Amino acid sequence: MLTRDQVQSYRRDGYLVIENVLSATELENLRRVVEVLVEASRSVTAHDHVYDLEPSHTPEEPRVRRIKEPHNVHPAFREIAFSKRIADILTPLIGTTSGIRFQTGKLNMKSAGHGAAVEWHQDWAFYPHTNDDLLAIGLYLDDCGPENGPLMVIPGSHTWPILDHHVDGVFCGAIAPSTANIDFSKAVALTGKAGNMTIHHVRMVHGSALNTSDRPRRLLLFQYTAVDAFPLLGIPDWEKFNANIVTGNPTAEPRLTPVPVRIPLPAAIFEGSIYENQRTLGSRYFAVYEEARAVEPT
Ligand SMILES: O=C(O)CCC(=O)C(=O)O
Repeated sequence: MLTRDQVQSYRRDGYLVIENVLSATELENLRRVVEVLVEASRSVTAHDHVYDLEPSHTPEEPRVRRIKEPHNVHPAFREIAFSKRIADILTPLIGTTSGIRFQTGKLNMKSAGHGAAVEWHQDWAFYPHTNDDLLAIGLYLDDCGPENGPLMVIPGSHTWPILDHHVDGVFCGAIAPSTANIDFSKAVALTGKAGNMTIHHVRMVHGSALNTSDRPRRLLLFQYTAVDAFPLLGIPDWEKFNANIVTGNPTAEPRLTPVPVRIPLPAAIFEGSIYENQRTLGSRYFAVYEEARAVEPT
């Protein structure tokens, strides 16, 4: 459970880091599962419903950028995503009105010396809801120092308006650093030990740099909403929507609050993952590896 200070700190700054959420045994088990998945990616040659690949991925040197929806790929991920331990931590942050709904998840992997950057963005730009009681947790599967491409956040930015995530009128899932008037020197790098958990508010401006180290950085991200926060882009499957409730009961009464919104349409030119969406961003904040530059749009 969180202390009152932690809850206040989250409300003020928009993020938290909680140490030792995963045990050594859980970490070992999850890493083993990930290694099997990466091994299986040797025969994968293009992005699919499970794998998002680095541009330099080959059968000889598999480089997976993301495992999509890991909770649907292996029960070990699902168990953690729907655990009471996580729900208890998140309840004071978003669960007091109606309970907590699991939204989705991803495992972002930055392979040693090749892991891609994620440009600054607000998750809210991708999935606005009727209220902003939404957050993402990040579970580090590896120790993460400054050179591993840790998650970086701009404290307090969860209270800002929603910034422009479009290029030439088309959604690109990133904020152009040259036009955003953001003081990036205020960014905080959420470094820490494997097993630590980050929490960031859905409107928080965040991103991460290249992994320039010789060690991987694997970050298991799960997104949650208040049960009464409904996606403005619609609910394709009511049964599935309600099957994701972790605590609380289904409701047909969304809670509406006066939140700033931009709709992520027209859809990004490159779809499939945030890395793909962000390819059309002209001016970047974070460096790009040469091998990725080779496939950048001109
Ligand atoms: O993996 C990271 O460092 C950041 C990922 C992120 O913000 C995202 O996938 O939305």
